[in-house]
Parts: sequence; structure tokens; C-alpha cells
Amino acid sequence: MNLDPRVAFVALGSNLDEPRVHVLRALAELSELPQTRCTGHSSLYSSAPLGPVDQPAFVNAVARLETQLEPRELLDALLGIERTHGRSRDGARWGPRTLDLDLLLYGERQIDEPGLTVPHPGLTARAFVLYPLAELAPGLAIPGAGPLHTLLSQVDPGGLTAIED
Ligand code: A4P
Ligand code: MG
Repeated sequence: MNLDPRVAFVALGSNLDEPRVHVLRALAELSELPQTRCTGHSSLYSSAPLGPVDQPAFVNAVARLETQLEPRELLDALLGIERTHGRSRDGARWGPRTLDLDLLLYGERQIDEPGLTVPHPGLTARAFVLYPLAELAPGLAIPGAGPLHTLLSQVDPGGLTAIED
């Protein structure tokens, strides 16, 4: 399945201060971005932390957007939403965060610029991204990485469970 040029997928993650509430609020905020509609989201998942293990479990989800914003404008808007959730960037790499929004895919585009890499480099190896993405677009092919179902067969879904909205 090829992606419409104006369809983007965004990963949401939180593991601080009521993570589920941060993720649900962020989903609502995504649908309020200018020139953008949120046309669906996955279930919410609880996932074991990738990176330092002495941090709380994450809540993860993926949203599907249709947008007229260019990729860089969309990334800036995502970083703006992160800031309103009190996200600070002074913690350890892969450390706990109130909200992380990653631009996973933007149409078929492959972008490698300072501060913006699409498809997101973590996408292909992370069960907490691939499983929710597969709910929204099971037949997807990831530009530069191949069919989603192949990637899914290569990751360990251990520690990942769907939770109620
Ligand atoms: N950036 C470049 N490309 C992108 C993109 N496609 N989407 C730049 C978003 N940002 C992109 O991000 C650093 C910079 O990446 C941004 O300013 C942007 O210009 P950041 O959010 O400040 O850094 P980070 O998130 O701490 O680091 P990193 O390496 O991006 O972490 P990840 O990959 O986001 O992983 N475990 C579970 N279970 N669930 C999680 O959600 N998340 C992380 C963070 C670790 N462990 C996790 C989870
Ligand atoms: Mg990030």
C-alpha cells in the first residue's frame, strides 16, 4: 500500500505524570493543529521501557493525520505540543518524559536533514510503534525499509499490551 502524499503518522509516548492522560490530550491537540485533520488513532498500549529500565512503563499510540503542513512545519507543531505538556529535554537519552511525539512517516517521503529524519529511525525496530501502526495501516510499506508485516515479524512484542482508552 502506497501512502497518500499528505498522510502522516505520528507516534505518541509518555511515562510520567499520568501518561494515559497526556496521550489522550495530545490526540485531541493533534486534531486541532492548523490545516490538519486527525483521521484515526490506534489503541493505547502499555509498553516496557526501551533504554534505561529503572523508569515507569510507557503508554504508546500512533495517530494518522491528513495535513497541508510541510514536514518541517508539522515537526515544529509537534514540538510545540510537547512543550505545552511540560516536556523538558534535560533528562537522560531515552529517559522518562511527559510526552514524546515522533513524526514516523510523511507520505512516501524520505528526509534526512539536520533535526528531521523521516521515516523516523526508531520506527523499524520498535514493537510499541509497529503494532499500533499496523492497526491503522496493516498493508503499509515503509519507504526504504519494506513491508510492515515483515518488520513486525522481526520484533519482540513482549512487554506490549493494549489498554482501554
Ligand atoms: N527529530 C529528527 N527526526 C525526527 C522525527 N521524525 N520526529 C529530532 C521527531 N523528532 C525528530 O528528539 C530530539 C530531536 O529529534 C528533536 O528535536 C527533533 O528535531 P527528542 O524527542 O528531544 O529526543 P528523545 O526523544 O529523547 O531522543 P530520541 O532518540 O528521539 O528518543 P526516541 O527515539 O524518541 O525514544 N520506551 C517505550 N516503551 N516507549 C517509548 O515511547 N521512547 C523513548 C524515546 C525511549 N524508550 C521508550 C519510548
Ligand atoms: Mg522524540
